[in-house]
Amino acid sequence: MSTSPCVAGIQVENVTFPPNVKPPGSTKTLFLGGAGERGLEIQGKFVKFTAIGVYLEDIAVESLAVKWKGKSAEVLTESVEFFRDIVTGAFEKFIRVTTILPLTGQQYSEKVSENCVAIWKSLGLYTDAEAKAIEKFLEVFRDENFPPGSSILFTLSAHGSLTISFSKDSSVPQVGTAVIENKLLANAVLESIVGKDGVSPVARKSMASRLSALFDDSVEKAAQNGKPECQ
Ligand code: HCC
Repeated sequence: MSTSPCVAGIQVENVTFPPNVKPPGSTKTLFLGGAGERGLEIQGKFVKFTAIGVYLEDIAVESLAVKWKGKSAEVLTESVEFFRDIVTGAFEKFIRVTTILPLTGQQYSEKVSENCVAIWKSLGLYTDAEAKAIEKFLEVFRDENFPPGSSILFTLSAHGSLTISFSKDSSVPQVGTAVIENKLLANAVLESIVGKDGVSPVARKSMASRLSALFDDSVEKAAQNGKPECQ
């Protein structure tokens, strides 16, 4: 039986990511895998643009533990293969990107698209279907605007559809704005954040250390015959 992992929320600047979320277009409650900022070096100063939280379906822990339990946070942080397993794993994922500085829909979506295309080209995966998915992705963001504190939400279903939603604050609506049925796009959006050369090394490190601890817990719990996890 799968029980929900007990995790803490994370604060990134003045943005709070709660321990659990029910994503738009989903019936499940996911747990916070990790979170961190996405910053850019501008004239020698590190400027934080967005705060990003990545949530995972409960079964991700036992699914990933098979191969990765016993590995330290440091080993997992540096492992391209570990993050590929997260990205391609057959479990639901949810990403909340909350703006720290204002961004237009066009600025944001062009940056993400550029990164997704670079990932596909590096994996030798870019086809017509992906080009069409990117067109649709850009279209969904065209008239959007993200003042500080607003959120861009991505629900990645276990079979690979991408539900996009928006909110004016850190709240999460129940239904999505648009759905794009392209598994490689869903994967690439997550990979562009926490994968090799992803935009948030902080979120990547946070996920590695929290998951490493959860894999340890799962071993311990089996030995203790299943103590309740979150009281
Ligand atoms: C990506 C790429 C970028 C972001 C992401 C995933 C992101 C973008 C910030 O979440 C940003 C900052 C300054 C700009 C445009 C975008 O958070 O001018 O793959």
